[in-house]
This record gives sequence, C-alpha cells and structure tokens, in this order.
Amino acid sequence: MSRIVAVSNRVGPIRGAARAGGLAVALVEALRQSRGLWFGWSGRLAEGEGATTSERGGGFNLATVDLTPAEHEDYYNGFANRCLWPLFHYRIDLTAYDRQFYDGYHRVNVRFARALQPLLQETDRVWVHDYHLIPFGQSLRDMGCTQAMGFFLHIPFPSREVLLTLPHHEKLIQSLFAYDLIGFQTERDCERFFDYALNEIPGTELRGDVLHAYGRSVRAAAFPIGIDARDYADFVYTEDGQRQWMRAKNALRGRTQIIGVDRMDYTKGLPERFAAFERLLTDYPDSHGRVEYLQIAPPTREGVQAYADIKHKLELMASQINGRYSEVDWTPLRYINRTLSRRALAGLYRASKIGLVTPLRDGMNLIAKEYVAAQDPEDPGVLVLSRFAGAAKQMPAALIVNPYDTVGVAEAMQTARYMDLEERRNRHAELMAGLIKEDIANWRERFVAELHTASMKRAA
Ligand code: ADQ
Repeated sequence: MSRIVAVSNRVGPIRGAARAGGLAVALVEALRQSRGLWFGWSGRLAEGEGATTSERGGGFNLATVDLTPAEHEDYYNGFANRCLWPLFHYRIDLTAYDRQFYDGYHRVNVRFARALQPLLQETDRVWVHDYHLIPFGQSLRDMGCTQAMGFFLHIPFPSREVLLTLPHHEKLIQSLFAYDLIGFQTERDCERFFDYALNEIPGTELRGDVLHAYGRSVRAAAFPIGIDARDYADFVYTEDGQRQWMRAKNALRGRTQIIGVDRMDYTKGLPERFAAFERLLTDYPDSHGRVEYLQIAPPTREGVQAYADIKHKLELMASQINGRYSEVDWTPLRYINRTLSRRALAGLYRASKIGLVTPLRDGMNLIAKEYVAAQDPEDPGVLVLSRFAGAAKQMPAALIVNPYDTVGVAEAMQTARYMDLEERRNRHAELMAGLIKEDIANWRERFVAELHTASMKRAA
C-alpha cells in the first residue's frame, strides 16, 4: 500500500485527543493505515530551513517546519487570513489585497515544498489541505515531483465575480492544475470552480468532471466532509459529557436551552444571531424566563484586527441584551469565550433543545453535524441551520434559515420550541441516517481512492 502524505498548515492532533477535531482523527487513521507522513508548520516561530521529523505512536511520522516571524505575518496572518479567508467567504470589504502578503505566501509554499521533497517516495500519495497551501502542489511539480497529488478545500470556493477582485487570481488558480484531484465541500463550490475555469482560462475544456487546461488534466468533485457520528454520540456518555449534561440540566431547571458553538469569526454570523435571539425575546414574550441562549465562542486569529472588532461588538451586544431583558432569577444570554473539550460539548448539546448554527458562509460546518449526533433519538432537539453552510445541502431535515433575516431566524427558534415529539424524531432520524451514510471514514476513503484513480489515468 502506498503511503499517504498529508500536508496542512498545522499538524495535529496537537493537544491530545480530547481537543483533537474529527478531521485530525480521520487523517491520523489514514496515516496509520499507510504508515504515512504528516507535514506542516510546527506552530513555532523561529529561523531555520529544513523539516524536523519525529515518530508518532501508531506507526506514522510527523515532519514540521518553523516559520520566521516575518513569514508568519505575510503568509499566515496576511495572505491566508486577511486575504483568502475573507475573499473566499465573500467579504471583499475585509479583504487585504496586499502584494507583500502574496509574495510571502508564495515564498512559504515554495520553502515548505523544498522541505518536504527530500522526504518523498516515488509511490506516495500527497494530500494537501486548505487555502493556506493552494500553490504547494505546483511548487513540488516545479521541483520534478511526479507523485499522485490531491487538494481538498475546506472553505467555500467563491463565485467568479468575487475571485476576479484578487490581483493574482490567474496564477493562484493555475497552480491548482498541478493536482490530479481537487475536492470541494459541495457541488456548488465545484460548479463555481468550473465556471471560473471555463470562462477565464482560454482553451479550457470540461469532459465529465475532468478539466483540461495549461496542458494538464485535473478531476474536480464534491467530497462533503462528515463526522464520526457514532463515536460522537458516545461522547455524551463519557465522564466529561455526563458532567456537563448534568450541570446544564440542573442550572436550567426546566428552561429550554438554545446553544451556539463557533470559533469567534465574522463568517459565523454571531452578531446577526444575537440580534435574532433578541428578536425572539421581543416578538414572543412567552420566551421570557423560559428560554436561555448559551453561546460558546473562543477567540481565534487574534493577530488580525477584524477578529478583535467582532469580539468587542459581541461583548457589547450581549451586555445590552442582558441589561434589557434579565430578571433577578433569569439571564437570557450566556456568552463563554473558552474552548471546551469535544466530550464536554457533546453533553451540552444533549442538554440543549435547540442548536443554532447560522453562519453567513461556511464550507461545511461540523458543529451542525455534531449537535445532531449528540441528541437523544427518543427526545431529540431541533437544528436551526443557515442555508449558507455547506451542511445545509445534506441536512434538509433541519429548519433551514437565512441568517440575515433576523425575523425569520426568530420564527424558526419559536417553531423549534413548540415542535411536537413525532416531528422532532422524524427529522432527527433522517438527519442521523445521512450522517452515518456520509461519515468521515467514507469521506477519507473516497478521496484517497479517487486520488489513486485520477493519478493512474494521468500515468496511462
Ligand atoms: P471551522 O471554520 O473551524 O473549519 P467547523 O466546521 O464549525 O468550522 O468546526 C471544525 C471543528 O472545530 C469541529 O469539529 C468543532 O467541534 C470544533 N470547534 C469549532 N468551534 C469550537 C468551539 N467553540 N469549541 C470547541 N470546538 C470547536 C473549517 C471550515 C468549515 C469546515 C471545517 C472542516 O470553515 O466550514 O466544516 O473546516 O472541513
């Protein structure tokens, strides 16, 4: 069996299994099975060229590279998080079109490729992850690497009009043609990629799902990422899960808990969500004293100003809502800025009758899936889900909302509050069946198998 070489900005699991996300667990499984290699940034800021390798339990290796402070600023804070992240989430108002960032991004991708190249074997299958590393495959090809190479984009692929605002769009998209396979979260993302290629790259042809341009052929398809739904459901019964569940139940004393869990990011629609909750309190006075909204949102990317701005805005909104509506024995909104373990979160989801997942744009959104997996099938809660999350396509049995429509989101919360048991069970059963059918193992195996097929076709 040929080795899988996973390449991502950060390698993981970094802080132990309790915090490791489903993606890290899924990749580790593929790496173990193939005695593979995981390559990426060490998380450290230091001077130094080559990669440091170390062995992991379970028979796979880790190879990491440090970033210099200047590289971190231009590549990570700059081009990745101040340009590509907002742009691909349709926030051109927050996009920094800075030449220096682009140059730094490109240099780091080349340097990373140079560090990985000596570690590669001829039969390896290289699987590159996400927007930090779009030109990585091209850099390897420029060094003569002929291995099978696939790329998976975890975030949305933007529409052509949005992408055209990026000064280096041709070069960036051209570099995707170095891969044999490109995976997107949804069909819509894939169609937007085809639309760009067919209209902006002269001479491009599409045959089936294979694009031909720049003298290369690349297969592109949707691979919606899943979770390990059965394992996640079991988290509720772990010590951490049970403790959080009991704590929440005792504190709620029969009140309905609405839960939101997100990285604190402007794409997650948090101010709009707070406004919708306030609307629920205004339009439906029967919610007073009976509903509590718990929002967990640990800060991320604190080196970027837009993230400090959103933190400030949310603090203000939370205190205004509580100031306006709280009673001596009731606080409507609780807002926690810490990360909890995945097991503790599962317990909190189980204690929450409504899961509120309303990003303005999201590649997939795994919180929506984890919320559903943690429910009691006999008495499940209701998922309220943004139509702009990739997950919405696979989860039509959720209450699908437009996150910009505060009245509509408030209405959906009210509908969820009064939904009868039979309807909740039916919706949950349908959602859960989908999660099990398209789980994370299925995602990983399909991608790896299709990468193999795509590279064989190229070699033939
Ligand atoms: P994220 O934007 O980080 O990821 P999301 O899918 O919501 O989005 O979360 C990924 C993982 O992080 C989940 O397993 C979740 O449990 C965990 N997580 C998120 N917020 C947390 C919190 N407050 N506390 C603890 N854990 C938290 C990107 C894309 C998504 C895509 C994923 C995977 O932006 O659209 O679904 O990658 O491809």
